[in-house]
Amino acid sequence: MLSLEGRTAIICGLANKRSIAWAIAQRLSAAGAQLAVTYQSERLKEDAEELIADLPGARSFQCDVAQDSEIERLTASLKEHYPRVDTLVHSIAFAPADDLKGDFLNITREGFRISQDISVYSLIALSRAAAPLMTNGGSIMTLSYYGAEKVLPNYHIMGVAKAALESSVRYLAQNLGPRAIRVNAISAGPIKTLAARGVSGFSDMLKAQSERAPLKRNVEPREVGDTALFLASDLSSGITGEVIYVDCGYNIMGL
Ligand code: 0WD
Repeated sequence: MLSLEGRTAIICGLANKRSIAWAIAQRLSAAGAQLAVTYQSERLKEDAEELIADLPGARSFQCDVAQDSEIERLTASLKEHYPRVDTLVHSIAFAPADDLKGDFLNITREGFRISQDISVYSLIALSRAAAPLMTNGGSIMTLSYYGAEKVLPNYHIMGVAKAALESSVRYLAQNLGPRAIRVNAISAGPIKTLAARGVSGFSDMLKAQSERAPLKRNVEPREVGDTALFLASDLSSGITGEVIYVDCGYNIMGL
């Protein structure tokens, strides 16, 4: 069993118990990491804080990544509570519901801007906040999806955002590598969460992927947590700028 004793991890994007962020938080906490977990808003506060209270020594912080002032407030709180940070997990994405259905041709300027801002720029902004605290090197990771590189019905605006996210991972990896900070993406197979419910036809995606994936099933949130633990640990010390698929092998299939 990998140990993260003595390490601190910031996990951003907890909405509820189905969130991928929650599976990752549980895994890193069980490995001994001290956690700072963020949720977006007052609306999510009660549920998020109830969950976080279950993790020994974990603290919760509110941070809407659409606001620079909230990222600054989070940065100040992190500096106050933690002398050093070792891991940052970015598990945040958003696109307006109307831009996640219909014709790709009709996506709106505002929807495009918002999806890039919340799902991509936030990784850069949070990395900038966390990097100065990663004085002993570090591991930053984000969550991506196969729609970044292949066309999936209705995922469209988010596919473009995930492509930009994966590209940002590579640029951040190059930028932060000299400081021994690694940056990677986990490309997870479909998992039924709040965000996933916003994608029309999501159940069909789940079904199709479980039928075609070499492992003949959908991925479990726990398995994404396991890969996050690997990326947070020194076992992945030679890996940066990569997209690691945790999708039961679906992405290798041609037909
Ligand atoms: O099938 C899936 N569920 C997959 C998800 C497959 C592959 C990747 N992912 C990605 C998502 O695109 C996202 O980047 O994993 C990440 C986490 O998503 P999730 O766990 O599937 O969904 P959810 O539990 O809803 O967490 C995403 C959260 C938001 O939830 P809602 O649904 O309330 O928008 O991102 C957070 C929010 O909590 N979020 C924000 N956090 C801070 N500031 C903001 C914001 N402005 N907007 C959304």
